[in-house]
Formats: sequence, C-alpha cells, structure tokens
Amino acid sequence: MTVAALHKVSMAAKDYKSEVQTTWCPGCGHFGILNGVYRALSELGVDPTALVSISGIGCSSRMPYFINTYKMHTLHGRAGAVATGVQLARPDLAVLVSGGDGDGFSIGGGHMPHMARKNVNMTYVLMDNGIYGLTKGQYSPTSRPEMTAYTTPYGGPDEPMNPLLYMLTYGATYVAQAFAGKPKLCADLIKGAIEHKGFSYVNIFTQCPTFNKIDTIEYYRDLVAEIPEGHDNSDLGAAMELARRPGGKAPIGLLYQVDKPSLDEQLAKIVKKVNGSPDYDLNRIIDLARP
Ligand SMILES: Cc1ncc(C[n+]2csc(CCOP(=O)(O)OP(=O)(O)O)c2C)c(N)n1
Repeated sequence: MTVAALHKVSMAAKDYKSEVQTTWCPGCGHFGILNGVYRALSELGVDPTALVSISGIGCSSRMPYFINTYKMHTLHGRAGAVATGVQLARPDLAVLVSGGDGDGFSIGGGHMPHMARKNVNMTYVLMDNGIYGLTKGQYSPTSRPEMTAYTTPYGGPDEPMNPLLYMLTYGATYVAQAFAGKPKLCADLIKGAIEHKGFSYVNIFTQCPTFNKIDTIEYYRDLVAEIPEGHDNSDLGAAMELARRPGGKAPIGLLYQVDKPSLDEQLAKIVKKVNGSPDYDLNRIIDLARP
C-alpha cells in the first residue's frame, strides 16, 4: 500500500466503526474478521479519508458499510476489477477489498489471477465460509463434498479449490491465511497485508452457523495449524508445500512475501520512458495511449 495513507492518525479500533448496524447472524465468523480489520487500521494509524473499502455482493461484502471510511459496494464478483481501477486512478489511497469465496472464486474467479500477476497495490481479504451465505446456502468453490446445501442436497461431486495455491501460482506477493476465531492473528496478518506494497491476499476461514452446518468453529479450530517457526516465507516452493495442507492441517500465518514492482510503479516507469516525466498520472497514461 501507499505509505502516505499510513501512520497518519491516532484512532482507537472502535473509532473505525461506522454508525451502520451489522446485519450478520449471531455467531457468524465475519464479526471476528471485522474486528481484525478495525484493529489493523488502528495499529497502522490509517487515515480513514485515505482509505477505500471495496466489496462485491454477499454477507461478507457488507463489510464496507461497517467501516468508517470511503466505500464502494459494487457488483457480485467485480470488487477486484473496480478496486484495480480505483488504485490506478488514485495511487495515493489505500485500497482494501473484502468478500466471500463465492464472490471471489465463483463469479469473480476470472479477475483473481490478474490482480495477482499484475501485482496491483491493494489488499484482498477473502472471507472463506465454504458456502454462499447471503443467498441462503448454496455450494461454493471451497465447499467440502460432504456439505449438503440447497443446490447439493446429497452432497457435492467436486474437489474444493485451494485459494492459497491459486494465489501463489498466479504471483501474489503476500499470501497469508487466518481463522476468524483468532482475531489477533487476523489483525496481524491484515496489518502486514496493508503495509505490503503490491497485491496482498489474506484467506480467512469464517464459520457460517446458519447455513454451513459442517464447517463449524470447532471444525476450523481442529483444521488449522500455525505455520512452523523457521518457515522461509520468501521461498515459493516451501509456501506451496504448506498450502497443500501437509498432514491434513491448513496453515495459518504468513506463507509468502516478496518485494516486486507493483502495477502503478510499472506504469510510472512507462510514463517516464515515453514522456520523460516521472510523475504517475492515469490521465497522462490514457493520453499517451491515444493515437
Ligand atoms: C450477477 C449476480 N449473480 C448472482 C447473485 C446472487 N448472489 C448474491 S451474493 C451471492 C453469493 C454470496 O456468497 P459469498 O460470496 O461466498 O459470500 P457470503 O454471503 O457467504 O459471505 C450470490 C450468488 C447476484 N447478486 N448477482
């Protein structure tokens, strides 16, 4: 993210709460993630007027309403594409996307690899509850075959996708995983993601007690294992090995982080080459592209 938005204000976590009442069900894991976001913003001193919270559609995509900042509640699956535009038009702002596994990997799946490979300077928090919550419980790309839902009353036929392997494969430069039942870890990893320059991805397991009856908070607690000390998070191969869930355990912590030029930096270099000016200005780039 841009350093300009960070370490600007001194605000308590509760000051990032908006006046909008949360609409999630009692016991929903999304609350833990929202608290993690508040804490991360407070610890980083993010200026709320220099932050844009962007989402698609879903229970998780209601997140921006609850944060006291600029926000865009966009179309189902398109948050990342809109966020890419916002980041390029206003590289001085910090961009935070949040949304569900359905939003990000079903309808929005076509956008995910491009945000990663282009290293768009923003943070994507994927709230992974293994189900479509808002539409009252359908099978999602991260659902386990054992899960019964309206669309799969006898269970599903598919192997669930692995979001971490996907993001590592397509070149995300910060890849982490957390669990909503550990809000401090959520906060630490979201904080690291916001500080990171380039595309940062945080996958967070979050229980949906209303519609997903098998991925309970207890299930996730047993599933996750902290990344062992000594893991070299600059080693892509080691990160991929962890993402494959050795011993059946899903790693939580920072799997991978590397420093690479972000998309806005790359575009600034092109502007400098063509125009002689080092200043990044999206309008100038568009002008240069005109015949
Ligand atoms: C174009 C379009 N197709 C389908 C929908 C219906 N729809 C709304 S939210 C959603 C899925 C929500 O699931 P997820 O993104 O996993 O978030 P959750 O509600 O579980 O947090 C769907 C299919 C829609 N709003 N727009």
